[in-house]
Amino acid sequence: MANEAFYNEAIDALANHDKDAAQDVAKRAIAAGVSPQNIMQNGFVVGIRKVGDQFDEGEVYLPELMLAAAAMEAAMAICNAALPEGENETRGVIVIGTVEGDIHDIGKAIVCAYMRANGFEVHDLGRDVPVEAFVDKAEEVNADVIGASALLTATMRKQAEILAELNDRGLRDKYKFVVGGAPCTQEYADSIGADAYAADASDGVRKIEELLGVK
Ligand code: B12
Repeated sequence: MANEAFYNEAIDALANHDKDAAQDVAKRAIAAGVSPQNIMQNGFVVGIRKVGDQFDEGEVYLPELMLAAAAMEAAMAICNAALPEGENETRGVIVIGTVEGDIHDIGKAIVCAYMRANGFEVHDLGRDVPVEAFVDKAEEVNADVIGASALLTATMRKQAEILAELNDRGLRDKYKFVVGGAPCTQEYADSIGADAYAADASDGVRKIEELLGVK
């Protein structure tokens, strides 16, 4: 079966909000030699965005969006488990979370999996994470990078608040601060003074490698 056929099945599984079908195609694609990154990026990510667009247009409602998200999460767990192990020696320590007031964590989970697969030590704080918790955790684990995800325009300001918290504690120069999430842009990242913006998980790995000088 060609990769395209698996991608289309993955897109359809999410369009139909069908968790069993999503898990099934994830397993079959990986068994057939499709990389977990490819089935995720070209299949499930496309599918969840499509459902998001339908939600926008009023063609589907929140319950369907939630079912599609649950199907996506189940498929993602299978893909993440199939990612190659990172190197034993860590290339950097990253603290990451979804900002307070925001419960979107599918994209963040993908970023965590990519970072781990690329040899980074990742401390995932989860979602709806208070500003101080990002900085507290970074101090506790002696992090190199703090990453903050925001999917709502209403919660993006929390990313700026994390920077303000770092400044208040005199810690701004100690950490690289990276932002991501659908409403974020490079322009926005520059405007709040973040060190980098990443459009997706592989861009995130590349930007963090650049920031830390680990190629
Ligand atoms: C799935 C989804 C949900 C699921 C979330 C499930 C979960 N566990 O995450 C559920 C159903 C729970 C949900 C709820 C809500 N949602 Co919603 N949701 C989405 C949807 C369809 C997809 C998001 C997603 O998972 N995308 C797929 C991932 C892979 O992409 P991503 O998140 O962008 O992440 C990638 C990059 O951005 C980047 N990245 C992300 N974070 C980071 C962080 C770092 C550090 C780095 C380096 C990179 C990075 O890498 C990721 C991987 O490639 C979007 C639509 C959209 N187009 O984004 C709406 C969307 C984000 N939701 C929206 C809304 C309004 C809501 C609700 C308020 C709905 C409601 N009326 O209750 C609630 C919010 C509740 C809350 N307080 O958070 C709006 C936001 C509008 C806005 N601009 O503010 C959107 C845009 C839909 C819409 N058009 O209306 N939602």
